[in-house]
Amino acid sequence: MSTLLVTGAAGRIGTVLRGGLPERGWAVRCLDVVPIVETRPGEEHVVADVTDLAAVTDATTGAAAVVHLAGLSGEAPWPAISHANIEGTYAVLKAARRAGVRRVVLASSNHASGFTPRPAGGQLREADAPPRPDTYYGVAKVALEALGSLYADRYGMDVVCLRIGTASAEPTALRHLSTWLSPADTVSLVDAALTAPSPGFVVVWGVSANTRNWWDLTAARALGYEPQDDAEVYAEALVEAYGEPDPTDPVHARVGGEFTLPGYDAEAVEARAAGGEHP
Ligand code: 15L
Repeated sequence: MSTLLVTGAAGRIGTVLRGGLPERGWAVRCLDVVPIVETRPGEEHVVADVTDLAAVTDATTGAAAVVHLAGLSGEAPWPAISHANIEGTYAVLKAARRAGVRRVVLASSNHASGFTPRPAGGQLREADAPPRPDTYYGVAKVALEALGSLYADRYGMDVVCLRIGTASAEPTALRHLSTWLSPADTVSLVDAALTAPSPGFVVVWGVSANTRNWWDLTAARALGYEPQDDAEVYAEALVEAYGEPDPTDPVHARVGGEFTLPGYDAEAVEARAAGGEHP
């Protein structure tokens, strides 16, 4: 078994990976700022802040690869996002380089390009979705991809950025019919990103084989990703509850969906966090 460091291992995606990656030959070393309550046999555990470079370097030493998930998973005030998500990614890449780890998989997000409109026809390739963040959270994912690109070019590391859609047990909103990444496909995608021969630097969408996908999976499939699940099996119930998606609604017409709406405006989010009103 090869040792894999997973940052943010206590979170939603981390928990899915801890369940599925061991049977694909990975011994998981978990790093998180909170202790993991329900540990699994064979796991190692490190409790540390992902921005603590010394601790992350220690945790990375001896690993064959790193999967970096740690950070805030939605919009938040700038100081919190820039610390956890940007400083954290910097520390993980620097630690990997120092520890001689050559493969890093970074959890990016569709929100790195959230304001990109849906193409009139066909599917959107990553190359046609350059940075266009919808939130500070999205800005941090742009920074994550940029840091990954720098480390790949500068140090010859393999860095795979996964622009994850909606990673959840099952779709619960109409948008998810196009953005869902199932738990089983999450494991397959990350395993492909870890094992693809010499990918260099690459950015790929992370969604299941959804009938209603409009993010193109060609680049992800080129890594060896073979998605098995399709959100369409949930379509009847969701359409009955909410009606057919309106393609002119920004939630369905932009990559980032509701993150592009006024409620996610940074000032509104900061005012809510401070307990005040949006000016
Ligand atoms: C993300 O990046 C978030 O972490 C998650 O909470 C969802 O909002 C997801 O994107 C999505 O776009 O559905």
